[in-house]
Amino acid sequence: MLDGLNLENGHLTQSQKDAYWDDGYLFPIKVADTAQAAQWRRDLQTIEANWLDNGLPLPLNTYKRVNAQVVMPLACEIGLHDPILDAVEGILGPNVMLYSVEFLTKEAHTKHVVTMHQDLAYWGMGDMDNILTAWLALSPATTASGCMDFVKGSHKNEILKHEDSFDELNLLSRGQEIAVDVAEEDKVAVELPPGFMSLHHGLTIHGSGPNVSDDRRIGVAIRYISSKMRKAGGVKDYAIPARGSYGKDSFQTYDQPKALFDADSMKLYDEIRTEQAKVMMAGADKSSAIY
Ligand SMILES: O=C(O)CCC(=O)C(=O)O
Repeated sequence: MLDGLNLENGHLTQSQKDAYWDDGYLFPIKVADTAQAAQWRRDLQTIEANWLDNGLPLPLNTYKRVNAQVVMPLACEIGLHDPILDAVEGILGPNVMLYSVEFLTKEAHTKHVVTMHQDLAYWGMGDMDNILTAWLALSPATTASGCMDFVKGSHKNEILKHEDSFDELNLLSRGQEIAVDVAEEDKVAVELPPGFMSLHHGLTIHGSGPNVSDDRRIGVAIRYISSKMRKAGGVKDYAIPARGSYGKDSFQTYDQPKALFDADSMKLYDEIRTEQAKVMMAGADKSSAIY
């Protein structure tokens, strides 16, 4: 059984931090036991079963894919899980905010992919190092199920030119893809058992292939910022305090949802999505299925 990296009391060692900054990613990190990961998977699947056709204003997939932490207590439970935050602090420092949680599912034997991209291409962030993604597996993430691939050291690039396809089979908001081809041998497969996560830098080039396995591939992409992070041009954005302190000019804070899809959180959801869409979809010539 895979143990993952050897942490020091749940915290990254100096050489693990150095590896993150050198490579632009770090994995596999165990943050939950099998029972906990299975429970989170069941909780998500219960939400899917109960809410798929339950009259939500937007498709259920939008709430799962974009800012789930605003309306789903489960997303906050995962995003504020201490073992994840202990590792994240090793990269972002002690003052951490939860920026977003996305449930990224690929059904068994489906063709959905994530084209090779850099996360920060369209996010309008004021700096590139004070944000990262923790990607947690809730089912086996393998080459067959469509795990992510990272390109080592690619975070040392600036934001590269991306092209948007708006392809229905692409899980990304604009179907965006970097305009250069990535050779197969430059891809590092990020295989993770349930309960393990990877960390990646916002400029790391990454993507994932189709799920040709018999199980669903269920991942949770959790984006964290340090409270030092500002949006470019002073644009407003939102985050939930997770660790340490934040300032008056940090992202605007809000509370975790009191209940699944409750009225207050649904109102806030629309406000945040509308504000963020102005930046995420700037310059796009089509609308997105999720923004
Ligand atoms: O879930 C995937 O396959 C890709 C996720 C991704 O692009 C991300 O977390 O930034």
